[in-house]
Amino acid sequence: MDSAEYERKIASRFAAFDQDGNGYIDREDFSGAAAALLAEFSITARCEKGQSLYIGAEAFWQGMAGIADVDGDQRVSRQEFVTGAVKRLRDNPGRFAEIARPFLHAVIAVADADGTGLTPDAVARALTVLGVDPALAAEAGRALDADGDGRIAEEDVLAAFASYYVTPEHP
Ligand SMILES: [Ca+2]
Ligand SMILES: [Ca+2]
Ligand SMILES: [Ca+2]
Repeated sequence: MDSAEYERKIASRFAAFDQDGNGYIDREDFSGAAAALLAEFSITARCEKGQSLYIGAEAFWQGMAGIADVDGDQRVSRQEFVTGAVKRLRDNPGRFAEIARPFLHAVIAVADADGTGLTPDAVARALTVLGVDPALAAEAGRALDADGDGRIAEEDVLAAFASYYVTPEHP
């Protein structure tokens, strides 16, 4: 991977977390993502699934802040993301998956409305709500259903999430 491609990947990952686009990753990005997901799947914040999603979003933010908010101002700047988060994620992608696990588990519960299993279409809807281009989101949903049975396992979601954030060494 050349330097320009590396920079582009970091930028796109930062943008994915900075949901409101204010130039920082902070708690509001995570709670905002939770709210948008609940709205998309018509689930109230007060029910069990809604509560789990907010709890997972807060845990994800706390985990992110723990590894990247070096100056402790409760927001992760682009520089903190590059020097803190990206390096730690690369060194230990498994840990990042663990930080994200409660959130992803709750997202799956929200997206799997009738409890029959996560579908590629539901994954595409969730990713689109989170700002992913709809065509790319649909592609990601299909790719996650590797065996083509129309259902996606939680472990597959976690594995894909972790590998997306594994960033090769800067050349
Ligand atoms: Ca933000
Ligand atoms: Ca900070
Ligand atoms: Ca499948």
